[in-house]
Amino acid sequence: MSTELPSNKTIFSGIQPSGVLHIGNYLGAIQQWIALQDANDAIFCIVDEHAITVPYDPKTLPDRVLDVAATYIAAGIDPEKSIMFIQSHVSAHTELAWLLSTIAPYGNMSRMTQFKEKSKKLSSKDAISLALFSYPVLMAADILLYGTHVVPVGEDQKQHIELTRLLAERFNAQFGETFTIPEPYISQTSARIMSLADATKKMSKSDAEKSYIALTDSPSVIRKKIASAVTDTDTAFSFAKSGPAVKNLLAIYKAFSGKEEQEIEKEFEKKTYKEFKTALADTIIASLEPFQKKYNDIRSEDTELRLILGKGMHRAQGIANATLHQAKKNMGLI
Ligand code: ATP
Ligand code: LTN
Repeated sequence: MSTELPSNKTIFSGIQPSGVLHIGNYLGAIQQWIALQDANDAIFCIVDEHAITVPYDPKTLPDRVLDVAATYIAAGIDPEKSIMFIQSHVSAHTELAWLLSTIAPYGNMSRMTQFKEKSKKLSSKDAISLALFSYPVLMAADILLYGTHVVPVGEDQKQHIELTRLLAERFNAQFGETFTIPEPYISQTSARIMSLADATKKMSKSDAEKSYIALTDSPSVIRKKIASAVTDTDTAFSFAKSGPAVKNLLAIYKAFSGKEEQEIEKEFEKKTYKEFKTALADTIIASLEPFQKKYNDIRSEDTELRLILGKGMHRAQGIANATLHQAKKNMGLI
């Protein structure tokens, strides 16, 4: 895993439009994207075909997709520089996924922890789709179509990128040099923001609302959610020694305040949880304010957003179709 900021590379990442984006998505993924986009060629996708691998509402999906697109821009993605598009608009993704699935080892696929976790959440065995199982192969196709060098994601996606590397290596060995081998790029500090309700689980947009802070939550909602966030029995503010719940809140405070760990520990040394939580909520609210203003402006008028996504689609298709063509040729498909 790379630790220094990459430059002159092709960057690719994506987020599922499966609910409202939260501070975990921002700190774990989007914040890294913004830091990378200037010195690299960046491509950011809204992975709607991944979002339909679990039960979802087709009536609200279009809005969810536009919400994610608006989030990208409001958070600082520059659509003039970076490519921003919707996965289902570039059919090469599903086509390459099929080709890659022919060399995807069943054993590796069966060990994917996200599949196991998402399957557990579904009501019955019948609700577990083949698409949920093959989800990581579609993700590999997303990445490999663009000659991607670096994939900025949260810690939970590391295993999927390992699989992507394995598929690319296998393909190249079997059919000749075709794909670039990508590397994950994982934030050192906010790779895994935990749930406010249960610090043993990652913050997730498909869990109960009180477990996450949405990027669009109002100040009063943020205050309420932070006030009810679980803490540990002993009041101590230590990045090393506090329990998992407080460590998580401290990590969020650090990420949004930009302060050093020692400074934070000192700031709250003799304070109560209540005082700490008030400061934490204030910091999150102030940090999200400019984002929220921009988001509301962009989201209230779709035309511009749709134009950006249309332009992104054409740029993405150009790159993806060329790679797909080469992969098919190398596989002996005429
Ligand atoms: P879902 O609950 O629907 O699976 P999610 O909240 O996990 O969604 P994704 O769309 O799967 O979000 O992830 C988008 C990006 O955000 C990925 O790079 C992922 O690694 C990152 N991410 C998601 N949750 C967290 C978290 N709690 N902490 C840090 N990064 C996260
Ligand atoms: N699987 C990822 C979303 C995702 C992605 C990608 C991330 C789909 N395709 C390509 C990076 C690159 C997730 O669940 N967060």
